[in-house]
Amino acid sequence: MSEFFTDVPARVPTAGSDSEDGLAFRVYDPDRIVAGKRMEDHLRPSVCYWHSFSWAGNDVFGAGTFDRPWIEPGLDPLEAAEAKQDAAFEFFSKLGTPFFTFHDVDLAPQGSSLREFRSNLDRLVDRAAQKMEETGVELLWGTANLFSHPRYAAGAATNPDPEVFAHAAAQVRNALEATHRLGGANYTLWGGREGYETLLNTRMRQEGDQLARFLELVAAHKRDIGFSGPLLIEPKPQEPTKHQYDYDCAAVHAFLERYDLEAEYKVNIEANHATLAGHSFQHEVSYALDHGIFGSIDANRGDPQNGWDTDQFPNSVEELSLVLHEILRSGGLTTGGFNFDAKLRRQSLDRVDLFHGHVGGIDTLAQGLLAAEALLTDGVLESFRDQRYAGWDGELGRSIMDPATDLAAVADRATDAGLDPSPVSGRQEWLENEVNRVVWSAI
Ligand code: XLS
Ligand code: NI
Ligand code: NI
Repeated sequence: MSEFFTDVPARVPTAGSDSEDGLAFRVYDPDRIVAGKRMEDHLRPSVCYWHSFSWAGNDVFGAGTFDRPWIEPGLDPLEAAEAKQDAAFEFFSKLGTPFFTFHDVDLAPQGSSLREFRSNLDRLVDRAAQKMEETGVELLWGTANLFSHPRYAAGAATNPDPEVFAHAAAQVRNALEATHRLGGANYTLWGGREGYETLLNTRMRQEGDQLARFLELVAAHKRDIGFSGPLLIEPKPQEPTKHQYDYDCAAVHAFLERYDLEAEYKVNIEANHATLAGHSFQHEVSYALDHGIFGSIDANRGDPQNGWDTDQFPNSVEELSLVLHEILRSGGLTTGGFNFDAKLRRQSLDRVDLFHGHVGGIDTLAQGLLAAEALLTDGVLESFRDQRYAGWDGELGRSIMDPATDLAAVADRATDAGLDPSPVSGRQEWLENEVNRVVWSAI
């Protein structure tokens, strides 16, 4: 096996905040204890296979720009997949991240039939198991790519053609079994092209029933094979289809409840999918935590000027502080992690750029974690919220929430007491200053 990332030492070091070494962590230190837990156990960082090792840097206007020898055209597909795996595991182990994620097609060539794909996958999964053993790297989640092949142009589970549904089912069965075999902590389903381009040719209700049936079959198979990790749906509002059914956390949650699937699925929240849906990242995470469907995170951000999924490495401590504050407040990650579903810019040609992206992203997360811990300890947000809602713990609040109280009783009470409540300041600017006080002091 030849070494691919020759410019990078065997392990990216932890060097401290004033280090000028561009290839070292300045804030992230896996063993540092924060809020009672190792930093690595809080963040559970994960590298994705697809953008980092399966993508050549091509865009709709031009060819690949990156130096990725295993995806050169004309290679033997199985040998190329093995070389890719060697490079990926060299990268994971030099970076020192505990997890990775993959799609079935990232790991193994599809060949010319489902049977051949399964046998290629089995072979590469066995090889991955061995590499995981050697390096100690674990699997955060696996998934199936149900969106790249032309057969999925009109969706997978929501395709008008049941043969496409069946093909997708075969892929998910194999990817779920592969994830189980590799001890994956979760299994993810991003809704690929489950959506529509135009209602002129679409039966929305029918497609919803098909999607629910698919999710039901996957959940049953998960139980049959004894996979214990959660199934995660990754919401996204649009792209690739004009309208995606798994629009945001609230839409996914309502869908799961409508089809009685809420016990089976949680969400994998991607920062930029949240912003594309017109929310903040914090909003989506809070929604999921509050409703018991929080699973995991794809940490890549968007660009405020662009309305598409630019998949950039995170670089805003402030944004991540608020998100991590929500996560810490509710007890922290369990099976989830922070997955870098992030890609380099097309001009970041060099092998080392892949390290710079991940090192910076992980340091930003680590700094966000320190700020989140400071926010939690300071307690300013929590105590302001407590005081703002205090009336609901009082007699009036409790009586309104009592199912025995009806509308007339509440109305009579307001009328008889001559209620005329005065508005109270929400103190937003003061709170923003308080957040800055705490976040800046943690830097
Ligand atoms: C696409 C999604 C995708 C999923 C995995 O926008 O983020 O990369 O995370 O299929
Ligand atoms: Ni995305
Ligand atoms: Ni994603």
